[in-house]
Amino acid sequence: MKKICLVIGILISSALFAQEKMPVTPLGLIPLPNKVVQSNGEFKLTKETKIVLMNSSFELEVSYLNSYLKTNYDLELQVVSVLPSDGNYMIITEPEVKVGQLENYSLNVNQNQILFSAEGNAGLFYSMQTLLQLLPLQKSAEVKIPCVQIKDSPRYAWRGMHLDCSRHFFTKEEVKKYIDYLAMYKFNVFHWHLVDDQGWRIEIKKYPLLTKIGSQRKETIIGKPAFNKDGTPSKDDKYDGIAYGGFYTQEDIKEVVAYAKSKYITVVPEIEMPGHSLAALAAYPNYSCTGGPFETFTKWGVSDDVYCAGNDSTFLFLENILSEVMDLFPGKYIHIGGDECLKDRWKVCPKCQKRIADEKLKDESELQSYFITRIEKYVNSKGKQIIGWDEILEGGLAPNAALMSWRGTEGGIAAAQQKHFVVMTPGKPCYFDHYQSKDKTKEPLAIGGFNPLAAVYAYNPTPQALLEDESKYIMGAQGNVWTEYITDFAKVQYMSMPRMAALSEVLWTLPEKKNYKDFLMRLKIHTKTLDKMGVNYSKQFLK
Ligand code: TNX
Repeated sequence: MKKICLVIGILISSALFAQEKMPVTPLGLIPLPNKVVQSNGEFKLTKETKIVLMNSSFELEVSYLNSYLKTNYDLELQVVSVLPSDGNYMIITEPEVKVGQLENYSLNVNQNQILFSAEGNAGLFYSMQTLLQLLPLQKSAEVKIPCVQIKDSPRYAWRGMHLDCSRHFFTKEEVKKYIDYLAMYKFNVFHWHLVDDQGWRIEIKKYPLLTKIGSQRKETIIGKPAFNKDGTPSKDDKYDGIAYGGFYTQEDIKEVVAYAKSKYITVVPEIEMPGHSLAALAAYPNYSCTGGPFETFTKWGVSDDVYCAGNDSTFLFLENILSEVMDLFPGKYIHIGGDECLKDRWKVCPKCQKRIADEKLKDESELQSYFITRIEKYVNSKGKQIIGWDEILEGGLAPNAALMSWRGTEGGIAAAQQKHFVVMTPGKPCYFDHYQSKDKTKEPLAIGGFNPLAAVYAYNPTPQALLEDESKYIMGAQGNVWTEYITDFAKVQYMSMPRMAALSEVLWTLPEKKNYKDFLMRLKIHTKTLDKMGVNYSKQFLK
């Protein structure tokens, strides 16, 4: 008898084991949710499937899902407010216990229902992004979704991607496409680099010449600038002789900001100062140290001419610009640049030197700090915060500034230790204008450096050097796409994809859940979606 029981026991448990081990469809989810339990079976989405919505504050997300299903599967689901007595359905619910985590969500797919649960609209939006990654690529009358239970929340609060629209201009439609990619990977910040030496790209009503003159350059250097042995620019540089320009009207900006908002993405505009400002000075040379005249930069690199820090009218000019900018961008942060400001002009400018003396500043580094702090006061007076590149540490950090650490991680560490908020974006591995292969001859021209997908994936934005209570100042990280050598949107796609996907997982998924091999397996599935979307992603990782 004992023996029979034992045999039956073994048979039952091996049957159960076999069931558990039944292969489930591998999922191409990116970023990997923090808890995923797959089971067998699938939910069949048909035109009879209903969406049950009991809370009207989620209407927007439901219509987003419905319009996606309509476009891709020609399905328009009926939205009801009570549970249907028959047929399958999707239901939008809220968690019983609210903890104020508005980006968290859970998504449970079983054979009869799909249950979305989120406290906030952003969380619900993310649950839908996850669902979209579970949908089949082919259109059919019955859309099968694999059964799975997901419980998810992001690791970091700042999940950013940047795009330089100054060196090369991208249309608002292209910018919106870029925002779509961000939304797909659950990024929540779009850092819009709108101003640099080579082009001013945002309409400012009070200063029309900024776009009339500053958005145009008469030509562009071909390839990389060359230098003589003594570091002076070479005369051998070649130019294309083709006028280049473009800008966003305030209406365009509003449209892009609203579009991003509908996808829970905050747009952080960057208005560079005191350096990287030659395009603005070409339009308004009075705000420089020498008075000009200037031309919008036609080559890459940094211009010697910067805003004059000794001239009070420079500050009024910038405050008037920022006032219009702050009206257009509802987010908390305004990026004021602050990077790579050459000090040569300030050193010989009587007004700048007088300012140094009057304000009892030690040197030009402290003058830069004075500049940023004065701008900060204005921005703070309008209820907003500034964020700047790590050079704003030099000469002393403005009291409330947040910092973007790009020249390695030291700046970020120092700022966090001083209790300032930080976004980590060190060149390696966060600069997506660097090469994706060691063999540069097989790659399109890039700025330099080697920054492969694996390095991006392996990144941990919280530096080990920080103590626990300092680490909380690390808001997250960001990928930067500088476009000196990125002349069109297809190349933006090539440089940012799939590195953006890898970074999304760095920012969303807990380190102990991450695994590069598993990521590559999911990425291979996911590339079919990119193919369908027509994204020109780099295939280096397949080699
Ligand atoms: C440095 S990152 C810059 C940019 C360039 C970039 C090229 C930063 C704050 N400044 O102006 O486009 O390198 O990689």
